[in-house]
Amino acid sequence: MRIDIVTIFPDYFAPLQLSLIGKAIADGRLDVRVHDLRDWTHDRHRTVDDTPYGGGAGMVMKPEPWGEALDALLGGYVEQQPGADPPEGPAKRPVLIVPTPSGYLFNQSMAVEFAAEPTLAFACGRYEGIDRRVVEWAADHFDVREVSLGDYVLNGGEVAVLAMVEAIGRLIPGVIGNPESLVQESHSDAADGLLEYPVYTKPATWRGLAVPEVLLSGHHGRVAQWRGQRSVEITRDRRPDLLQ
Ligand code: 6GU
Repeated sequence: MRIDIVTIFPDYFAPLQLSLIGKAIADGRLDVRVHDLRDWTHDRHRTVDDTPYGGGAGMVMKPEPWGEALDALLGGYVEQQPGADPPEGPAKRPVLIVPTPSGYLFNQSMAVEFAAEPTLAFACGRYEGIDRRVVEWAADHFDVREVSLGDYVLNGGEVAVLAMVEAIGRLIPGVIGNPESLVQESHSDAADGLLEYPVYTKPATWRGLAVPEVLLSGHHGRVAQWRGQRSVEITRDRRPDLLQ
């Protein structure tokens, strides 16, 4: 999968070189390209923001650098397979994910959907956001998805993109060594929409706290039943909305 990220803080994405996502990049399963939005400015100060029409606090990201950045991404997609025949039929528009606290809530099913895409682009806004016309224009060329991580405010889209790239990247075949570990997780379909049960390892007693007896029994049926019960209890307590 190819992932393009446009940001004014490329350094935010250094952690993608670590751990399983870093390994996937090194192995060529993930092709992550981070672009500095300021490369598409033309003034001496490399300006990306301006004051809001209508007044109010804060600054707004100017449309021109974003327009040139998105043009460059679209050009890059066309050139992706040099010498290859052009794809048949109506080409599916590439996905452009725009992180914003006013977006649709990101969840595991979105991660699964995005993980099936050949290319993903992320547009990281800062300040009070990007001039609205950028998203309007982009919608003619991309499948634009405005997405929020939750009901709290970050200073920009970068941290949200790190989270989304990890959630999406780990679903790509071969990125996680043991695909079984994806199956029982919280929020995956196989977990029936419940939160995950608690887990334990050795020693059997630690600081006076014993591992639940049933987990030492070797009785797979009783272990599965106990885990299911704990999942339901934890979900009822922390996320009753998931039980519907
Ligand atoms: Cl995607 N962006 C920003 N700036 N803040 C957020 C968010 C995204 N999701 C939750 N808060």
